[in-house]
Amino acid sequence: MRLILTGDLHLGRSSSRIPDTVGKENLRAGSAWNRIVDLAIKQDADIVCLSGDIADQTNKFWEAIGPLKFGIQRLTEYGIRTVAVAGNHDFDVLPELADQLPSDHFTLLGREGRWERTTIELKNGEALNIDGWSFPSAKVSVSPLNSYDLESDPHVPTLGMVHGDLFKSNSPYAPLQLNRLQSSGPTGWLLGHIHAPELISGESWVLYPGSPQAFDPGERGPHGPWVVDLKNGSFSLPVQHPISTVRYLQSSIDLSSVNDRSELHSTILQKILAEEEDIHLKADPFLVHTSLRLKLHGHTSVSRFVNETARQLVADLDLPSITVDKIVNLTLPAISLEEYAGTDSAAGAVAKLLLQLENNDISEPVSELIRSTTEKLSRQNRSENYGVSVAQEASDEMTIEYLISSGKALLTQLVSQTNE
Ligand SMILES: [Mn+2]
Repeated sequence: MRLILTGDLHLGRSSSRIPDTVGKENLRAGSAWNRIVDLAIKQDADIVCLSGDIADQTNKFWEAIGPLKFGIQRLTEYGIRTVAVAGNHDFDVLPELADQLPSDHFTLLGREGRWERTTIELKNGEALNIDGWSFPSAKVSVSPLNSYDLESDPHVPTLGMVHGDLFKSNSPYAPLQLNRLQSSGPTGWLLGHIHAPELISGESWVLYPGSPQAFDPGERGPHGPWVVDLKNGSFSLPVQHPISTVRYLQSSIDLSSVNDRSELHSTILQKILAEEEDIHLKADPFLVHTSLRLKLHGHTSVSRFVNETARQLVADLDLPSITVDKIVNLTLPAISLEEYAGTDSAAGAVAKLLLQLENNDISEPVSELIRSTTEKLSRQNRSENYGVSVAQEASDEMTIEYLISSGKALLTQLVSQTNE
């Protein structure tokens, strides 16, 4: 028995921060869904499993429903069943879709937040239980595992399907606990919600398949559905098949050994060209565009020229299949932070702050600074994303990165003023 595992399609969404020269159709989640259907047919799959957030949100319902229905019908023609659970984005849309389709073509498990099992048996006798739970509302702050009471089956292997958050214990989006997943009946768990793919393997595996089309620079690396086989009652390890037309990358450059502006320019350019070549060598068949985010770091005498050089380079760069989305300047002048931190000056205060942030040795006032900055960044994100139902909340990690880069920019300026 062969299964295709995917989720977080967000039909209605498109990849962001990609230049207009790349055709819009290429960037749509709906196109990715068509490629998933093609893959399932080509791989001779028996079941396509969708782990929630298939539709982006209610107001995208009509945009999502057409391609989704059409894809499910194509799968049905090849004898492939689709089994899904609903996520926080499509808790209301998915049941509506399920009502419009025959249940042996499209099965929605776990309506109203009640665990439900379906058993699939192939002509060759191979059988599989799928236990699933769907979001009953947009937010659920208790673990769905609290109510998981389906009996474990000693004869038939079980796949668990649930949309939820494995990484934040107080998440309002169905918090999940890894040890509880791994010690319950299913020998494989297909999760949804987190867009970065992650396979956690142990005696049983737990998989975040990730969004099959990468949507923003936070969703780095290859994206696509996973294929898993069930043979003689046990699962193989799922294998990812990249189908995203876009790849977001992050790369860092140490500029410590750079001594002048032309060397600075060529070092950054070489890195971009090397990344482009690397991507081409990997020969991902569906890849159309790569978006690169560069982090520059190191102590260098040209640190005060980095922003200007980077800005010019990004503006002038004209490569067909790669763009630089952003350059994050984390360089510092060729000074010792420890020495500066010992001085009673503005630069000294910034150096002290940077040392605390970088060494994760955080005092009470700095921890208060992180808290209030996180709040401000979240507020800013919300106002920038007012059209989107769930704005991205800033995390402490993002805040610390923001404070470090702002602190370094300030220190670079203070040091260059003192030296002039
Ligand atoms: Mn979600």
